[in-house]
Amino acid sequence: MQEDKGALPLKEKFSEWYNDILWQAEIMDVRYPVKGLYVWFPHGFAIRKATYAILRELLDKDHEETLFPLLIPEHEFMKEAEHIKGFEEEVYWVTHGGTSKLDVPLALRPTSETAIYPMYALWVRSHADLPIKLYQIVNTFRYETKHTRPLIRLREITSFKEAHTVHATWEEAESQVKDAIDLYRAFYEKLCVPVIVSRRPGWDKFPGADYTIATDVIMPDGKTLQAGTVHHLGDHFSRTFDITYEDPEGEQQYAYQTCYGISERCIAALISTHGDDKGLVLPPAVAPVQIAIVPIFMKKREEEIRTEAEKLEKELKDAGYRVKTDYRSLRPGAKYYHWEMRGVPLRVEVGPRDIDNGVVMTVTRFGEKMTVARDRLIPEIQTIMETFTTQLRTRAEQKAQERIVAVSSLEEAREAANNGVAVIQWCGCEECATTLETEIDVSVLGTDVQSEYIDDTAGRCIICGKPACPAIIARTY
Ligand code: A5A
Ligand code: ZN
Repeated sequence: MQEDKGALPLKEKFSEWYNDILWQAEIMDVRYPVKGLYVWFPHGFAIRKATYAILRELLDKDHEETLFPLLIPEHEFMKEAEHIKGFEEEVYWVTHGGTSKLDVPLALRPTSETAIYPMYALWVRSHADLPIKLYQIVNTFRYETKHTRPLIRLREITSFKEAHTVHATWEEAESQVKDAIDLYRAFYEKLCVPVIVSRRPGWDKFPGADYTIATDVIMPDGKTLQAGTVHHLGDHFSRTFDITYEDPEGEQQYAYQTCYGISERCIAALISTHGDDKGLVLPPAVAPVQIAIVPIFMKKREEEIRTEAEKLEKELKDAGYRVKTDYRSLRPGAKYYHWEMRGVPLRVEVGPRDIDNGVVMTVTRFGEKMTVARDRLIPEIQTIMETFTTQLRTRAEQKAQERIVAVSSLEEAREAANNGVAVIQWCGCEECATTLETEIDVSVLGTDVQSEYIDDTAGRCIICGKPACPAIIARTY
C-alpha cells in the first residue's frame, strides 16, 4: 500500500496532478520497463472491475460475449486495403517460434476485425443467422508513436472492449450504430461523465469504415479525449472476407457490419472528470469502497466502539454496500485523508458520543456532514448516496457546459479551444479544416453534434463563408 505522503499538485496543473493521482490513489504503476505498458494496482483494477461490470451489464442485454485469439495470420491481416493502411505502422509482429522463423508471420491484434471476420464468413449462412452481435474485452497492441500516457495512449491496451455486429442491410447496421451510441451514453451517464457525440470528418474515420461516430470527453486542461467510437463498416469487410448470407429469395447477399470500441480511456475520463485537489472522487456505482467506517477510539470504551463498528459494517454490507472499516492505529485525520485520496464517496464515523446519542456521523467526499439516527441508517445512507451521485453528475455537467463555447471568429475560436471545445460553422471541406487546424492548432472533432449544450442551426463557414453547419474543434489527446 502507498504511504500517504502529502497533498496533490493543484488540479490546474493537470498533467502533474494526473501522474500524481495515479500513484497516490494506487491506480497504475508506471515503472514497468517497457514504454507504453503499465501495471494496474489492485485498487485501480477494482475500479476497472466495477466500471467494466456496468459496461458488460449494458452489453449483455442484447450482445453475447466471446473470445478470439490474440494472433492474426499475416494473410488475413493484409486483406482489407484501407484497414492495412490505417494500421500498418502500428502493428507488432511475431516472426519467430523459439529460434525458427515462422512460415506465416503473426500480428498481435491492434483490434480484431481481421481475427473475427474470417470466422464470421464461416458462421453466417442464411438471413436467419442475422443479426450477430458479439463483443470481447481483451488486450490489444498498438505501436503508438505519439507520446504514450497511462490509461490514455497505451501500446498494450489492456481493457479493449470491442463489439462486432453483422446485419442484413445497410439500414439495419445504421440502426445498430444508433443503439451503440445510446449504449455508450448510458454507460457514461452511470459514470457521471458528460460526453459529446459527433461524426468524425471523413479523413479521421476508422480505417475501412463508411463513417465513424465518436464520444469525446473534455479533460480538466481543456483538451478532449476520444473515449469511445462507433463505426459503420458498410460492406467493405464483408466483401473482402466474403461474409454473405442467403436472403429469403435464395439469393446470396453481402452482409453489412458495425464495430464499436471503448478502452481504459474511460477510466482516465472518470478520474479526471471528478477528481479534485484531495484526490479521487468516485461515483458510488464504481467505487471499490463505497463506505469507509472510521472508529473514533477512546481508551476506556475501545471494546464497545469496536463492537459497534463491526455491527455497522455488517448492516451496511447486508444492505449491499462495499464497506471497509479502518482499525489502523492512526490519527482519525490520517485515515480521513487516506480514504479521500482513494475517492470513497462516504465516510461513517463512530465515536463514544455517537453511541450515547444513538447516531452516526456521515461525511461525503464533498465534505458534507450529516448526523444520521442509528435506527434510520440504511434508508438515510441510500438517500445520501443518491444525492451524492446527482451532485457529482450536475457538477461535471456544469463544468463541461462552461467549456463549450460557440464562436464566430478565428480569434474567439482560438481562445475557446484553449479552454475547451469551440463550436464553429464549417462548410465541410478539407481545405477549410486544414486552414483552421494550422491557424489555431486544433483538430476538427466532428459534425452532427448531439449535445444539449450545442445549438445545431446552420450558418456560414468561418473560413470561406460558404453555407455551413456547426462543427466542434478542440485540442486533443
Ligand atoms: N475496432 C474498432 C472498435 C476500433 O478499433 N476503434 S478505435 O480504433 O477507434 O478504438 C476504439 C477506442 O479505443 C478509441 O475510441 C479510443 O477511445 C480507444 N483507443 C484507441 N487507441 C488507444 C490507445 N493506444 N490507448 C488507449 N486507448 C485507445
Ligand atoms: Zn469553408
